[in-house]
Amino acid sequence: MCDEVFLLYTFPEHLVQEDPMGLVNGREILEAAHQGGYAVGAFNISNLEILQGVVAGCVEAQSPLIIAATEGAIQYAGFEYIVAMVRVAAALTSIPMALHLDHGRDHTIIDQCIRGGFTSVMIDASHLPLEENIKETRRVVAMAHNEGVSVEAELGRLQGVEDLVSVQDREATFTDPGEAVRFVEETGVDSLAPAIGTSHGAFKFKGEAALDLERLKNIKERVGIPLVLHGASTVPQHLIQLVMHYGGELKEAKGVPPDQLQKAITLGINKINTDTDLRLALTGAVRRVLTEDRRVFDPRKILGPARDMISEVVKEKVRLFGSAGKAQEAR
Ligand code: TD3
Ligand code: ZN
Repeated sequence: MCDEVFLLYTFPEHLVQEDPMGLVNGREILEAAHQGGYAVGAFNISNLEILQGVVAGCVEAQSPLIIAATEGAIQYAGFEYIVAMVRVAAALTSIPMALHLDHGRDHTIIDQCIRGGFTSVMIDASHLPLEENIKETRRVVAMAHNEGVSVEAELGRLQGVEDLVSVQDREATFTDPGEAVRFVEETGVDSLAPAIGTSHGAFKFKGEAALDLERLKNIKERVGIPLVLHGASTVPQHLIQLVMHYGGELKEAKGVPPDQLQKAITLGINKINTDTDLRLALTGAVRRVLTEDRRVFDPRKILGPARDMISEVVKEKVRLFGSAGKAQEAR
């Protein structure tokens, strides 16, 4: 016999909305954010519970939403599962929602996403020399636009904390505003991810956590299109404490300070990528149940609280990003 709490997950009834809209093009969501001076969260998902947590948080906050899946997440969950799950989420809600390929590098996967239900793709050729990055990006833009799919590209390089040898070496990887203008003109991308000092993961800064906001301002003024911030997790202390309290090891973890994110939004960031903070929320919640109830072995009791924790984290984030309450006007 199962207990009734997790017997059947129906999308919480108070969140089911009339007039659902299905998936929308990424450009529509980002243009509204660009015009409105706010940022939309792009939240990475790789399983059902993470998706449900993210969607519930955004519906409660009435925020537009970009669901992001990396090539790794697609390989993990399966392409068809990702597309089907996200389509169901969009069909049950009336917030504008896009499905976006994050850090696309593999041509086969990019093609599959463009033709198979994604409404936005990122081509990440930022590791290549400028000319080749332009060439690669142009090719993807032509294909994607033909199918009504929007395109994000990256220029400059995101660094890990271990890679920063000196300030000069670090800044050499940042996006050059002149190159950004040329890149946007020659590729026709819908949005651009510049490198301004963030990096992926939970260990972003060794010393002071500072973004190159001057550079960001300069780039935005010159390119005039929606900009994207990668590596934007704030690594909240309460999540680090939760994970460590229940036996995790995350000393030295440091994210982007929330006030820096807010400044970056006023200077033109319109999409904020978050993966690490969701991973931390899930890990903290799972560690807590497993520690507090040593007899638990029902996956629903283990992952249910993680889903709830993710939805709380997402709600708090979209308020910080300024996208809470924008769901209807972004339609
Ligand atoms: O593109 N992404 C998500 C995937 C990177 C692997 O975690 C980000 O820019 C998110 O960065 P963060 O700060 O959440 O690690
Ligand atoms: Zn990224």
